[in-house]
Parts: sequence; C-alpha cells; structure tokens
Amino acid sequence: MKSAFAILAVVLLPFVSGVPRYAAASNIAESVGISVLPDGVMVSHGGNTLRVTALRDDVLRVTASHARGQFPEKASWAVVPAALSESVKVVAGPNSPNGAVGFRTNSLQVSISVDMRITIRDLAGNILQEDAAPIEWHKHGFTVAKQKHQDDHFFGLGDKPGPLDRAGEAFTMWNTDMFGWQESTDPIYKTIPFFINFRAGHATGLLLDNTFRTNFDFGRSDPNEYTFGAVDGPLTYYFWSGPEPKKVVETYAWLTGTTPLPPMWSLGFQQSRYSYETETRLMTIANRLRADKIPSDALYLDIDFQEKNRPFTVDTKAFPRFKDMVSDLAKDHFHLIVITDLHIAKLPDAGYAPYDSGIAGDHFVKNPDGSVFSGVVWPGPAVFPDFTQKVSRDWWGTLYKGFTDEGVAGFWNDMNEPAVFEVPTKTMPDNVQHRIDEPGFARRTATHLEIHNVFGMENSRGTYEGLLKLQPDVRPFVLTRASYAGGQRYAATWTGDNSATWNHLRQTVPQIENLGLSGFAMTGADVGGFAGSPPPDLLTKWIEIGAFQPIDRDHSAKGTRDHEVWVDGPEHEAIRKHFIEERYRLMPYLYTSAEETSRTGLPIMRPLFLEFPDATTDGHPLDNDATGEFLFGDRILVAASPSPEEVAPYEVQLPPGQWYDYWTGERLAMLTAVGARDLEQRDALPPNKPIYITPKLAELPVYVRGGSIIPVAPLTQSTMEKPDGPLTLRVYPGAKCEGSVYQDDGTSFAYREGKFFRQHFSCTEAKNGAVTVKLEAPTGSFTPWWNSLRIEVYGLAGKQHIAVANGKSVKVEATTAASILIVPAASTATEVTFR
Ligand code: NBV
Repeated sequence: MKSAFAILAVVLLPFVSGVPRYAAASNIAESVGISVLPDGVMVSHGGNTLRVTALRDDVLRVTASHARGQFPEKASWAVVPAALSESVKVVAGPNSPNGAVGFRTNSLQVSISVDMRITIRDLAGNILQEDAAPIEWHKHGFTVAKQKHQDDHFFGLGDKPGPLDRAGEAFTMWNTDMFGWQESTDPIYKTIPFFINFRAGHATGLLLDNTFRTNFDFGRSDPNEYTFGAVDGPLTYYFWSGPEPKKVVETYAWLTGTTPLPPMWSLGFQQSRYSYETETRLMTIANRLRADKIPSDALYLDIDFQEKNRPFTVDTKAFPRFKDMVSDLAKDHFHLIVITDLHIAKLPDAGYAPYDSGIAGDHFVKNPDGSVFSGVVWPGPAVFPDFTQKVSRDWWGTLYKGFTDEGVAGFWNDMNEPAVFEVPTKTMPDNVQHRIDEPGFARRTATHLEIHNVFGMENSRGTYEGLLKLQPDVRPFVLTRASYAGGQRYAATWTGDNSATWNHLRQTVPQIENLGLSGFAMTGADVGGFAGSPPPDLLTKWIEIGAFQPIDRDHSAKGTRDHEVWVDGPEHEAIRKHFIEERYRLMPYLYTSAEETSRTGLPIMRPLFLEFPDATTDGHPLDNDATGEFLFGDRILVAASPSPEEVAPYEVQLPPGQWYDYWTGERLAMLTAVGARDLEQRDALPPNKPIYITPKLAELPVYVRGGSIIPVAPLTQSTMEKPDGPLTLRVYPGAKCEGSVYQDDGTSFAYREGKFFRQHFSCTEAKNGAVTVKLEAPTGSFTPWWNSLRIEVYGLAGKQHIAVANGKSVKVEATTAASILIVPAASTATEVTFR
C-alpha cells in the first residue's frame, strides 16, 4: 500500500457536492478526481476520497472515505458544535504539474499529491506536516503515516504513563480499569486522541476524532515515521498550527471546550480514603483536620458508605444521620463528595428506585437480542445506563436529587471505563448495543466497540448536566476516572489507582502535565499513592508536591495504612501542614489561574516548554532535561527532584531569564553570572547555569519567574473562611512584569453577569533601581474580601525605604527580602514607586 504510484495526469470525477473546476486527460487506467470546495478540496482515487477543509485559517479538518463508502458523519462527541460548523474560504491552488492539488488559507498551504498524500506548509513554505505514505486502509480500519524527524517531540494523549515526551513510544486508546498500573502500562483509563508535535520550538496539534480502539506510534516501529490509526470508524482528524505551543493548546480548547471555572472549594485540600466507613470515622477525620489546623475543604465517601455498594443509597447503620452529618460538616466549612458509580444494582421488585425507574424508562444498555445487558461489579449483577441517549443522561441526572437536597457538594464517577468484573476483557462485550440519540448525530444503534471510549465521558456529562438542572446556580464538581477528548467540559479527573512508591510520585509530574495539555486542567494524582502504604518520608514529600498540583487529594486503598497528615507524628505533620498552608496562601493565584483556564484552556500545571518554547539552543523541550520541574500556573516553578528517593544533590535547570527563590524572595544571581545588563533582553538570554539542590525532607525548591506579581492571601482554614487582612501582591521585578487577580463568590454563575472582580498589575524597574508598581482600575461588580493591598517588592535588597504613592512620599517597611507598603484598595488606578 505504501508504494507511491505514478499518475501522469488527472481527470475529473463527478462529485455530489463541491464545485468541480479542474480536469485533465488521463492516460492511465485509474483516474483521480478533484473537487474544489469553497473551504478546501476533495480528491478521489480508486474509490477512496479525501476531503481537506479549513475550519479556520490555522485549523484543518481531514476526512476520508474508503471503497466508495460514505464520508463519516459530521458529528462529534469531542468537538463542540460551534467549532464543527466553522469554515473559512480558501484560495485554490497552486496545482503542480505532477498532479498535486492544493489550497491556501491566510496561514497554511495544503497540497495533496495524486496518491492522496497531504503536505501542509506555513506561508513561508516550511513543512509543518507531511504524509509519509498514502492512507493505509485495512479491513475496517486505517493507518495514517506522517514523516518524523529526529528532533520531533510529542505531548498530550491524556493520562498515558511514562515520560512527558512521547517520542519513540507507541500507545493504544481503550479505556481500561487498571488497578496498580505502572509506568509502562498501556492503556489505562482515558482516551484523549490528541497530541502536540513540537519541533525546534514550533508546535502543531492533531486530534484523531475516532472513538473506536485507536493507536499512536511516535517512531517506535519506524524512527522516520509517526502513525495513528483505528480498528474501525471514521478517518477524521484535525490539524492545526501554533506555532507557539500555547496557541496549540488554546486551539484544542477552541475545538473541544475548556475546563469550566470550578467551585473555589474544589481547589482546597481534599481528604479521602477507601473508605471512611462510618459517620464516626468521617467526623473524627473532619475534627482532627480542624483541631490540628490543617487547611482543608473537601471530604470523600467511597463505596462503603452505600447500602451493599448500591449507587444512590446510604448505609444508614453506618451513617444514621446522613443529612445532619452533611450539614454539620458544611457548618465546619467541609464539602462532602460522594461516589456514585454508574453500575446500577440489578434488583427487580426490590424497591430500588434507580433500577426501577431506569427499567421503566428503558434507560439501560442492551444485548443484541434486545434483553438488558447485565454484568457483575461492586453491587453484584448490575445494569448500565445508555449514556449516549440524551434522554437517559437526563434520567441519570435526576438520580442526584436526593443527595443535592441533603447538601452533598460533589460527585465522583468511578469505574466508568466501564469496568465489569469476572470477564477477561474487564468490560462489556463488544456486541452490546448502545443507542445514539443525540442532537447533531444521526439516530442509530452502535456496538460497544464504538461507544466504549466515550462511555465514561458521557457518564460524567450526565452527572454534570443533571447537577446543573437540579441546582442551576451552583457550579457542579464532578470527578471522573474515564473520559474522552472534550471530557474536561464536564468533570475533573485523577490518575486512578497509582501506587505508594517514589516512582509514582515522580510520575505525577508528566502525567498531570500531559493531562493538562490534553484539556484536563483540573487533575490530581492520589496523594501518597493509592495501592500500598507509603513510608512516612514518601507521604511527606508527596504532600509537599501535591500542594502545587491542581487537585490536591489525599486518597488510599483499602487495607493500606492510614494516610492522613498527622499519622506519622508531629515532625512530619508540621512539614506537611506548612505546604498545605502555602497552597491556601496562594489561593488567589491558584483561583486566578483556574479562571484563566476556563477562558483559554491553558492548564494550571504546565510543562516548561509551554511557557519557554525557546529555552534550549537546539529547540528541544527543556522538560526533557529537567524532569522533576513543572510550572504551577504560569509564574511559579516547582523543582521537585527527578529521582525523589535519591539523597545526592540534583540539578535544577531554570529556563532563561530572571528567577527568584519563592521561599526567601531572594533574586537569584544567574543574570550576573551570564553578564546580562539590559533588563528588556532577559527573555533572549542564554541558558541559566544549573543550581544544585541537596534534597531535604522539609524543603521543596520553588522559584518565581522575574516579572511576576503574585496575589497571596492571609492563611485560612478553608476557602469558605474570609481571609483577615490585606491581599498581598508579591512583586518580583523583571521583564514584562505583570500579574492579575480574579475573584468572585466562588460557587455560583453570577460572574457571568459581571459579578466578578478582576485587577491587572504591572511593574517597571528603572535603570537606577526604582520599581514602579501600577495597579490598574479593577473591573467587574463583585466586592472582594480585602480592603487594602500589601505590596511586597522583592529583589531590592532592602534599599528602598521611600515609596511615592499618589504623589506623596511615605516610608516603607523594609525587610532583608522586600520593601513593603500597604495601600487602600481603590476603584481607580494607583501607582506606587519604590525608590
Ligand atoms: O471505589 C473504590 C476504588 C476507589 O477508591 C479508587 O479511587 C478507584 O480508582 N475504586 C477504584 C474501585 C476499586 C479499586 C481497587
């Protein structure tokens, strides 16, 4: 199939749609048809047809039909309708003498050879992507092969374990319940068939929108090619160019949606266990968290809180005052999250409402003979909602009413790959029938082979949309284990059943980063590890690092030792508490990052190459050298050890530019080391010299990018508590110095009507060392909790004792680290110069 065939000329074949304009005589048996479309081109040969159209100037949609079959339906579980219906006019041509046809947009040139290989260039003529072979059609599936260069790097693909850069690896997409997965395990829970190709500082994106079992090979089989394909289903993919990696991530969000603004409490520390089995145990945990002043916001109930593992029930012997308990917890500023697995216990005539109402409404997945499919999971024999029917999702959503009425704040959708016990495939049989009844899709029945990978996403969608109906002005919090591309619209996620090992702690960094690049900004890994019992030092280090990850949830499996912050005595507890406290101080910064995510799709936890694509001289991602490092938001760099169990010093490689020590505020001397003087040229600096860190249990190196203004709050014990004191702005002078703070009520949708508070800040550093901090006039109608701003300028070495605010000179407080001035919060722009 891969041999290129020679065609000397082309003829026009009739097309049902499109505007044929190009024809030439053929002197060979097989002919090629070309149809020029307003938004692209269609090429046909040997019964196969390829259509490449432009959704935007920088976004292409490629789709193909095989053996005179029909084009795939223009419907998608991943791509949002608004993006799917976009198109731009293109300019046809140039068509080359060798038969290649093409078109041009305002940013891309597309050329399709007579054997239907696509080459995509930017307007300067640089090749961005090039087919290495014609499409390989299999019995039902296909493989697409692209040219790979030695310096190609690949990111994304969701939760796949292993290194951040996926070059040289191969992967399968098939959502799988994988208890105790390891670094080399594939597949695990999610299918996010999207990757970023990064080469020499330039990035492109590709989403293969096919829900069947798909595969990706980034040069593992052939170092000169990368391939992707599916066993069945549509050949439809989207290609887009950055060239900045951030732009690629933003465009992925344009295609598949963003992570919605989460309730603020979900960014607090979360305590979980499989399981807190009684009310007494749960309340003991809650009370201890408050007594020991461990800031925290959420507690979880795992499957044992239910009556015989039956979803949507409560074991009233173990939880006799469930409603009052939830309300007691709420009074103490705890939000309760309960598990609601999708497998409904098969209990006819037993008065179990989820089963009875599901049967009455015909909401369960069926066998080919029309009987309801049943499989064994936690409750024993169970039935499974048909989440690809909107009406069944709507019904599923109503099941939450009891819990929302009782004040339960969040819901956890586990086992939704879907997991089925006692069968070798660990899931439903391939031939199980799902009904697709969904706006935008043709109504039809599909086998499990097609629906398996979207089942978990549609489960979490049913939960999310159901909660919105029950409580229209409350931001839902849903945690899902399985999902598909676009699933970030409905749920946060976690990395499933990891292990209590040092390697799994290390693994949290690339895994959460790749999930963030793949749309899932609200992600965490079970802190301390799920399977196995972490030794005290491991748990401590994990709590330190987890404090800087988007979802910070301590969780553990049955039979493992206790995991809570205090279990290893006062010394460990003090260290752990210190880091969780720091997370709470950083809550204004974290919440501002989450708000940015909800608009742009840029993740909260970021790999270095996202912010610093040009950090290395040869254009490889700096992350490949600095494997423990990650960015928390766009400004704070956490330099965890690349081998967290090691005692020897490790190397921290900071991206070019000025950096500050987060803990001390000290301006690092790296600039002087490379002799740079011009402040404005800091971005173009050569690599910084490495810093050597001797690992210490109580310490985690954290740095702040020069040119940042970080909003920080007085410590609280939960996000529900009003901070007492000013909002602190930690100002770290440097190039393009800026920052912002976003606030709202933290729970409702009133921000959509303008009830938010947003303020931008900037700073400039004069040659004489004076630093001017500008506070722009805030926007929005929400009144935040602070009345004053405490401006702390770092890196001034305590020299600045005078500040000029609104034309008046005032004495500032100077510590060894910072010059500090408190100013009233104002509704107009304010400027303060420290000199
Ligand atoms: O519901 C129990 C567990 C849960 O704690 C865990 O987080 C999930 O990933 N669940 C899996 C099912 C059983 C795992 C052994």
